[in-house]
Order: sequence, then C-alpha cells, then structure tokens
Amino acid sequence: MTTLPLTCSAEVLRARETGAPLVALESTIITHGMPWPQNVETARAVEAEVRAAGAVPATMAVIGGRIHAGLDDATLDQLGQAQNVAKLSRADIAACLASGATGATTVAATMICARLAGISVFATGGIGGVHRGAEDSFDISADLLELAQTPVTVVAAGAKAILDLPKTLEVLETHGVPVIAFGQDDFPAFWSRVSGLKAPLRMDSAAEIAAAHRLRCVLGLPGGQLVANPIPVEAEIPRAEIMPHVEAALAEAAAQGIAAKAVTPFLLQRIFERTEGRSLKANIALVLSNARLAAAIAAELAKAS
Ligand code: PSU
Repeated sequence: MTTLPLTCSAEVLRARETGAPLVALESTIITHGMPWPQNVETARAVEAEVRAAGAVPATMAVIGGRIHAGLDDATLDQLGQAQNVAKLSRADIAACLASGATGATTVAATMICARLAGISVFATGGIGGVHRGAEDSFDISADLLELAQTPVTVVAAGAKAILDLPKTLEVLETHGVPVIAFGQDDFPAFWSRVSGLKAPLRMDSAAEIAAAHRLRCVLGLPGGQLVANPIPVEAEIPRAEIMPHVEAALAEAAAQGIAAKAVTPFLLQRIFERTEGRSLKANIALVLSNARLAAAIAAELAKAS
C-alpha cells in the first residue's frame, strides 16, 4: 500500500499533538520569487515572525520524494541556492513525489500539503491569478481553483499587480471563494494598498476570519478563504509608481515569448531590477505582515478547537 509521504518537523508534530497554532508557509517564493540571499533571509524572518506571534511555522517543500512540513536550516539554505528547482502545483506534485525528486510548492501545492498536515492557515505574498491576455492564452493560475476546493485560509496581500485583477476576482467569485479584505474596503494589489476594486467582503479582526473558516466547515462548504491583507503603509509602492514598471515588464515578457510557469518569476525579477530593489523590500514587508495576521488567525482557531 502506498502511504502518505509526509515528514513533519519535531516542532510541527508537537504543535499538532498539543493543539498549538500552526501556520503553513510556501517555498516557491524562496526558489522563484526572490533572489538569493534575500530569499533565505526572508524565509527565516517569516518563520521568526510566526513564532513571535505565538504560532509554529511549517514551511512546505517536496524534498527527495517526500513532503516536508517544517524545514531545517540546512535544507532551507540548499533550497534557496538551488538552480532549476521544480515549481510544483496540483498537477505535478504527485509526479514529483513518485520520482523521488525535489520541488518548491506554490500556493496551490502548499494548500494541499497544509491540509494533509492538518494545518488550516497559510501565509504567502500574493496568490497567482488570471494573467493579462488570458482571453487568448488561457493562463489562469491553479491557485484559484485550489482555493475553491481545499479548506485552508490563505493570507496574501491580494493578487500580484502583474495580473488582471478584475478577472481574478470574477474567477474567485464564480468558484465560490470568499475574498476578504482585511481592515479596508478595497482589494489590495500586492505592492500597493489599493487596486481601485472593492473587495467582495471585509473583516476587521482575526477572530471574525477564524469564525468564518469554522462556519464554512460546519456548512460543509469545500474550499478555503482568501484574506487580502494590504501591505503596511510605510512599505507600499503606490499604484501610480509601480504600474509603469509592471507594464514595461509585461511588454518585455511578451517580446521574449515568456509563457506558462516562467511568467510570474520573470516579471518579479524584471520589476525588482527596474525598481532597483524597492519591489523586493515591499515584498518582504508584506510577507512578514501576512505571517503576523496568519498567526493571529491560527491562534483564534486553536482557541476554539
Ligand atoms: N508570493 C510572492 N512571490 C511569489 C509567490 C507568491 O510574494 O513568487 C508565488 C506563489 O508560489 C504563487 C506563485 O503560487 O507565485 C504564482 O505563480 P503562477 O502565477 O505561475 O501561478
């Protein structure tokens, strides 16, 4: 019989046994979202932020054919410096496990791993969504469909501003995914606090978000929740400043024929270069802020269970 190839760190196992709050973290942001060494430094800082807020971090990755929930220092270092690591989503995670290979988990794959590890809350930077020009390319991130079927509350700074945000919200609505802006009415746009689009839902406390998560389970509704937490004011790059860089990077991607899984990492790297590192600073600040909110939601869920 094939058994579940899941290895939890000692810390994660202890938290599961005692019912302590747990927060899942992803690894594609490390391998494809940020350059080395800031990627590894950020991964450690995010884990520290989760701990400081009283929860236990579980960074997910597939290492040597097993899902790992909670990575040790050496593994995190290796992953952060490795070249050509696979970017795993729902479609390829089982194939990666079957071949005994290593891969980084996207939002979709991290949600799958979190559910398997018994973790209900997950913090990331920004989810994937509907890409510009999707009416021709059909490029829609598997993250959206995962939110529709896997019961994990995902805290992100909205969807990345490289995407078609109105279409991203439409797809989430079609699939019954609650999109909850935290503490404001506007749907945040990753580097910027506002997108000019009203979020379908708004909540102002971690307790309310945890209560909605529990009620979805009670109602038997499949799928998770997207909590859209605006980037902290002091770290934001206003929309008018970032959008010209986004447009320029999109034009370069189109000219170079960048497609499929390579699009998001290419755009993030070019925007990093064009803003002379400012976009990365903002990205780090928003992930840390999301980690804090996710830990607060996990603490509320732990109280009630
Ligand atoms: N958040 C970030 N940086 C990232 C990501 C999230 O701050 O790089 C990753 C996540 O793993 C997400 C992926 O699933 O970007 C989206 O990729 P795509 O657009 O190819 O679905």
